[in-house]
Amino acid sequence: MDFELNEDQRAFVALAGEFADKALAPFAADWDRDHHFPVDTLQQAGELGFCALYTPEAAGGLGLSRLDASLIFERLAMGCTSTTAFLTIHNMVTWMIASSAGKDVWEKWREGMTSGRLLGSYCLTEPNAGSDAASLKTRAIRVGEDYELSGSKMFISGAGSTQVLVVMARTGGEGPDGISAFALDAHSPGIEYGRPEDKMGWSSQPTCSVSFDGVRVPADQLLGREGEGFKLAMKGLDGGRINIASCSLGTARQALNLARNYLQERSQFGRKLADFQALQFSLADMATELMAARQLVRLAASRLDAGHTDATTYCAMAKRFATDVGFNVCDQALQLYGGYGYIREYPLERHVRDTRVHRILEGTNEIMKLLIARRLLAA
Ligand code: FAD
Ligand code: 2MC
Repeated sequence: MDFELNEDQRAFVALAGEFADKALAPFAADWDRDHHFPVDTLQQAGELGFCALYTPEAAGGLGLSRLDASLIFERLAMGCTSTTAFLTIHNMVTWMIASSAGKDVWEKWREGMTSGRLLGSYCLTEPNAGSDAASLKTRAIRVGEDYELSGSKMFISGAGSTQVLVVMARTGGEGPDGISAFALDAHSPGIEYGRPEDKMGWSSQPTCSVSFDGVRVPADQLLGREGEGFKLAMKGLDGGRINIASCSLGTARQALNLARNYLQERSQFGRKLADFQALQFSLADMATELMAARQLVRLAASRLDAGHTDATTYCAMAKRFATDVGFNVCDQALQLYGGYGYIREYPLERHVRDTRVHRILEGTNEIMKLLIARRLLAA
């Protein structure tokens, strides 16, 4: 497949590059250190359309393809991995509501979510339902014109600082078919947030547990129909997995650039580090693996755009491969920096911490292998 960027894509990527270099990169280390969630910056990203990249134009988004969005997220992540990763989750949530809510419900949030004034969280994981998401226990019971929502969610990105939640809850029996999805106001009575988790990385965004105690949700805020929530959640994650993979690509590209420059500047044993062939080979492997990962992510994004029957499998392959490669490239770049790589004054240790979690969330890489193997064995 030909992945030469067309003129529009080059323009989007240039815009994302300018934003990453001016609005993200100079502040990323401070946000990481201070655990600061830069909502103003997210809103600036919204002014450029980055909060609703693949939400259809008719629904107020930019209507770009998943491939276009991947190119943009990759470039943004070169500026700040954690903030871009949150932006990808907001994009997923915005797309889910825009594509599955009734017109009146979407209208309520449309301007706010597409502009980034209102931010969204995706609530699937529970304390006892992580990889086995279909075993979730949060319940929604129909009471007159409302549903009443009770239960708890775990590890919710942005929670406590976002205004809109998409919550997967059980309206029927056990298993995936008993699950429905709802969009709700994040500050509805009966919702409580835990204290932000003390994380290894992704420090420019909060991650919290959320509890629901008899939360009233108007029935028209059901997304799709009862029982369709699990499929909607998984459809959202097909794109989400490409997006997270793209964040790994961008971060690794940044780490590779830094390592290449460093080898040309630093001398030991009377020679530039770049003169040692072992280190040249290390750079060569990093660049080769990163290129392979990028091609797989772009292939998966194109398959998703085309509605290919195996798009989910391609997304799983891309997520597994690019997040493993991305982390390894960052770790190798840190190694090439020697002791300086381990010091917070330089960004390599942050890149390692931030990309580590990409192998866990939006479906662990073991779950990605499960998905790929299931497809192979069903063939
Ligand atoms: P488990 O499911 O308990 O897995 C533990 C280990 O067992 C893993 O290595 C896993 O791969 C392995 N394992 C489990 N089942 C199998 C199997 N069948 N075969 C082989 N290996 C298996 N969730 C949300 O819903 N929304 C969010 O916004 C969100 N943000 C997050 C942000 C952060 C920083 C983190 C850390 C997590 C976030 N999550 C979010 C949750 C994340 O998706 C889960 O942590 C992840 O899906 C794994 O679930 P778990 O932690 O319960 O691990
Ligand atoms: N698109 C559309 N439908 C899908 C789908 C997809 N991508 N994936 C599954 N489905 C359908 C599937 O076809 C089936 O429908 P039917 O019964 O009509 O055939 C139904 O959904 C149930 O699917 P499975 O039978 O595959 O369900 P199972 O429970 O066996 O496994 C599994 C699903 C393990 C793949 C899923 O639970 C999973 O992805 N787990 C990982 C959880 C996860 O990714 N969490 C991420 C949380 S978000 C996050 O971390 C953030 C940072 C935002």
